Parts: sequence; C-alpha cells; structure tokens
Amino acid sequence: ETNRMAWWSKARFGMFIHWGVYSVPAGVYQDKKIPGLGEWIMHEAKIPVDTYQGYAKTFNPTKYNPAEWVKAAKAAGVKYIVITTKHHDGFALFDSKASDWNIVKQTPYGKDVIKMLADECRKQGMKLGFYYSQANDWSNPGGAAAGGHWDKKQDGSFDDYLDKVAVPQIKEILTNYGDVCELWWDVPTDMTKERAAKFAPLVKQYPNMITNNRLGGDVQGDIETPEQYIPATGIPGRFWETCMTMNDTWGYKMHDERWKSSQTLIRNLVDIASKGGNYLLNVGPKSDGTFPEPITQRLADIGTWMKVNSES
Ligand code: FUL
Repeated sequence: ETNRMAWWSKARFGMFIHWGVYSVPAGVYQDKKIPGLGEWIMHEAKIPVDTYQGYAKTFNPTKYNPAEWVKAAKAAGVKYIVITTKHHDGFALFDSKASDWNIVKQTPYGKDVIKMLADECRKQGMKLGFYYSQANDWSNPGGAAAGGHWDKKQDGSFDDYLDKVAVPQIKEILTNYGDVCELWWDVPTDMTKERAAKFAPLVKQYPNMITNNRLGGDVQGDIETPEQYIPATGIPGRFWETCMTMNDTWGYKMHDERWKSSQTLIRNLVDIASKGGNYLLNVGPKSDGTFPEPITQRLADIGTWMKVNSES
C-alpha cells in the first residue's frame, strides 16, 4: 500500500493542464466577458450545445509542441503531469469511439493531443496522469450539470451516459496511452454508490494507479484534493495534493491578468512540501497550443530556484 505511493510522496510537484475547446472563446461570449472559470464558460453563459460545438471548428493548435511542454515542466522541477482528457464540457482531447465530440472528429487539427503528450512523456521520462470529468458533461446527452440542463440536447438518462460514454472513455484512456500514474476524477454530481461502482472493475485492473477522492459514492481514493488552498497543518493520515491556479482560472481566459508572483508560487511549494503534501500547479494553454507568456516565465523562475537550491 505505502509502496505504490512512494514515488508520489517524493514527487512533491506536479503540473496540472486544463486544455480544451474553452480556450477558443477564452472567457468571452457574444462580446461579453463572462465571469467565473474559463473552462466553465459554456455553463456560465448557458451556451447552447450547437453553438459551443462550433468553437471546435476553430480549435487548431498548430503550435502545440508537447516536447516543449514536457521540457518546460522538467526544467521547473515537475515530476508528473495531469491533463484534462475531458472536462465538464464533455469534449474529449483524445480519439474516442464512445463519443464523436472529440478532437479528432471535430477539429481542423484532427490529432489526438493526449497520445502526442503520452508519447513525449514516455520519451522524456515524465509520469503522466489523467483528469476526467465522469459525471458533469454538458454536451453528451444525459450528462450531469450542476443546477440542471439549459438545452434539450443535453437531456437523457444519466445512467445511459455513464454506461455509454463515461465508462467506455475511462477504458479508452486507461488502455490506449501507456501507464497512467494518477486518475483525477472530478465533481461527483449525482454520483451514487451504484454509479461509482460502474468504474470499479476498470480501475481495479491498474493497482499501481493513484486515484483521487472525487469519484463520489463514498469512494475515498488514495489522495485528498484541497483546491486553491493549503491545509494549515496538512491532512494527517491521508495523502494530499493541493491543486492551484497561477491566475484565477484553470482553462485559459484572455482577460485574466491576476497572476500570482513566482515568489508566491515557490513559497507555496515549500509550504506544501514541508507539510507533507504535493503541489499540482495549473497551466491553461491557449488554443494555438502554446502556454501564455506569464506561465512560461513563472515555470522558468521556479526552475531557477530549484537549481540554486538543489543538492549537487
Ligand atoms: C473543479 C472543476 O469544476 C474546475 O473546473 C477545475 O477543473 C478544478 C480543478 O476542479 O472542481
């Protein structure tokens, strides 16, 4: 039990990546700045499914270079990466047979960016984990939505959605991309014990994979996931990983300029490490596939600090 957590406990520093179709509107809909998180724009602005799906037609990350992403992460001292394979908007960043609402079928880019990242991580010796929104899905019929649906295209049976989309997609991401170090469930809206149990046989096949505590149905998982804060005295008796944004959003928003300083980020990392946790620090790439400049700068600063302060 403790052994499978050994690498993770030593890692201390991971990179979270929130990337998807929401990086196209980047926080703006019908010329209005939409308040809230960038990756929630569809929900916050109640964008109809067809309109939102139109953004995929201009999602063309021709500057996406996963070798550079992994290199930047490594240089910053990052030991593992966790990327959104599907967020609440239901858009799969991987080739999926379970839903056509995916990057290969819907975008001019047409390539499986998860596969490209997985190949590169393997090459550079970086561990890779997957975020997957198992319950909330605002595009595939029947998916959950906090506060209810706003488009009749979203209607359907939640259990059918789980059986036909979520469970098969979990199988796809666990089988098609090599080792998955961490599976990051998110937001257990409407998840019961019975529903959570639908995923159990799949997850059981990967005993070394670390899971978080957000599946629902009383499943504890391996790690606690404090979001946007550092528990004052850690979390005694549990493994924990604070996930945090560098500005105010996870998914890219063009008008979010409230960047934390590099000094703050480094202090957070030290604070978390001293309390026995891991820091999962988020980056939200733009729709062209590049990191916003303030992110690149902060990663470089953290890397410099790491270099100066590491044992030689
Ligand atoms: C939250 C999600 O709803 C956010 O969009 C983000 O993914 C964060 C890490 O988890 O609960």
